[in-house]
Amino acid sequence: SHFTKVLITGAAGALGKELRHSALRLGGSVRLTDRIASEDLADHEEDMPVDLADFDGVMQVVEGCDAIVHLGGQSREGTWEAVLDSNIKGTYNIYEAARQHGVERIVYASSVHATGYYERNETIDAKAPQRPDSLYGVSKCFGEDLSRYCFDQFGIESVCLRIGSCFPEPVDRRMLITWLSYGDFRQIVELSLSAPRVGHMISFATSDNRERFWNNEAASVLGYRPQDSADDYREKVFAATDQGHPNDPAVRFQGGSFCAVGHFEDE
Ligand code: NAI
Ligand code: 15L
Repeated sequence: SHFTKVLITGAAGALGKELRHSALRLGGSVRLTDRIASEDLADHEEDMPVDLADFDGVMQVVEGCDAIVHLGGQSREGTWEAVLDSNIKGTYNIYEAARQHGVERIVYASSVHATGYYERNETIDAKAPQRPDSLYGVSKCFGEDLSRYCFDQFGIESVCLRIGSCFPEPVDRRMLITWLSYGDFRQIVELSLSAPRVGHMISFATSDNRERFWNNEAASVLGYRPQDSADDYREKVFAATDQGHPNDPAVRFQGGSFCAVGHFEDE
């Protein structure tokens, strides 16, 4: 990409670690941040741990970066406090620091859980109204809306990637639809930074799986061509798992088990 210093938040997490392999294709150098320190730093990497809820700390971490890949935060349903601090305040802090420091573009890790309450037999596109399935999903909708506001008002570009299930391999039947391989994840993030102009974009992000919930024009605009497919794991997953009951919310809705749980009671 044409960016010179790219900040990766959530760098010590599962996807952050994977994205570090792309560092040299993202920008000249990368700055890592997480509340946990990252290990085995390469010459082109620096690490500045911070809690995303700490605005002054986030301001320091963002200074000097011209693009951000924002992966950090609560990555599944959690308590309201965790979602509020890490995702709502954390994502606000990233965008506000980006505005004050003149960051040009942000790739935001949104989620399928922003639209998890669409039924599995529906096919939607990225313009369908949000339909979150959890407080976690609500926080991803907040990030998508905040990023749109920051583009319309301040011109900060964002690609919101509604990541499906990004794991080493699909392990249940829903993931035969939602799976995103690590390689395809790296490709779509790299393209989100190297595209000359993205404006404000929302794109689903999955591999080349035969079954799909989504029409996904935005990904083709980026030039994304997934190299992997959950179909290679179909027989293995079918042999290891049950179909489930069609009226079970985990089977009925795109968000899967998040739709069967409900949010956590206060502790
Ligand atoms: P992860 O839980 O492995 O990594 C998240 C990282 O964020 C962790 O290293 C954690 O320490 C850090 N973090 C959490 N709260 C923080 C805070 N307040 N301050 C600083 N750091 C904080 O999650 P994963 O799988 O790597 O996901 C990365 C992003 O992608 C998350 O935003 C997640 O919501 C999103 N995503 C992931 C999917 C997946 O299948 N892996 C699917 C859809 C979205
Ligand atoms: C997500 O948003 C989570 O980050 C991940 O852990 C999975 O639960 C994924 O969605 C999924 O729905 O498979």
